[in-house]
Amino acid sequence: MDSARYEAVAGAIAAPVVTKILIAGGFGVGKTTLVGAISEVRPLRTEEVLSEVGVGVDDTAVVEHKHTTTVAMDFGRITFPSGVVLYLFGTPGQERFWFMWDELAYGALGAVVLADTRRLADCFSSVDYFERRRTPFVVAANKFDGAPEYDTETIRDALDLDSDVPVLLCDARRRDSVKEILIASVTHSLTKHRAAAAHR
Ligand SMILES: Nc1nc2c(ncn2[C@@H]2O[C@H](COP(=O)(O)OP(=O)(O)O)[C@@H](O)[C@H]2O)c(=O)[nH]1
Ligand SMILES: [Mg+2]
Repeated sequence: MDSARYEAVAGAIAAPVVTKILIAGGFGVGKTTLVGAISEVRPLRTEEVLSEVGVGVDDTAVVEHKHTTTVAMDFGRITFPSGVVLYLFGTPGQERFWFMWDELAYGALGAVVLADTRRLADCFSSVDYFERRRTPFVVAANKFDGAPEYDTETIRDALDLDSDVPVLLCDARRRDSVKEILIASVTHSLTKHRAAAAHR
């Protein structure tokens, strides 16, 4: 891309934009909690009480106090003072809803993969998915009570992440913590998209 076109694109990105960030990760990792903690509109939720039908299908044994599950997805919105509006889409955790992922991922600026350090392997499939699609993502380890406190480099090694993937710690219940994660995600995604545009 010649420099004049690059400037035009970079200028367009710097102007107020509406964009989409996906919130992914395994069952019970805190996706619904994260969207609820930050959304300025009452988050659209599609929670249902875990039913007999989900028994043996949804992995409830490891997720204490969890009586509802997101059937389709979470949706929320946040406006930053810069004018950037983020739409947040929580991806359905259960594998039987994966057919929806491609629809949700279409046009997303980037993604946040939430991880629970007690069950790190649960986010492998999300990491794989975004790596394959080349969707820029950050990994955020959600702090659960009693969960081992790994440092971010240990988490990076365990998930075999590239050195440029930001790994952060968060508390999905706290608005300021979620805001930090979203800013990291937008910043990282713009850097990746700009680098890709400059190479075209
Ligand atoms: N201690 C603790 N509990 C959390 C945190 N985030 C979520 N939870 C709880 O974990 C459970 C699962 O969270 P939920 O948002 O429904 O997970 P989802 O399946 O990914 O949407 C709920 O009972 C939350 O209240 C966190 O950061 N710390
Ligand atoms: Mg949920």
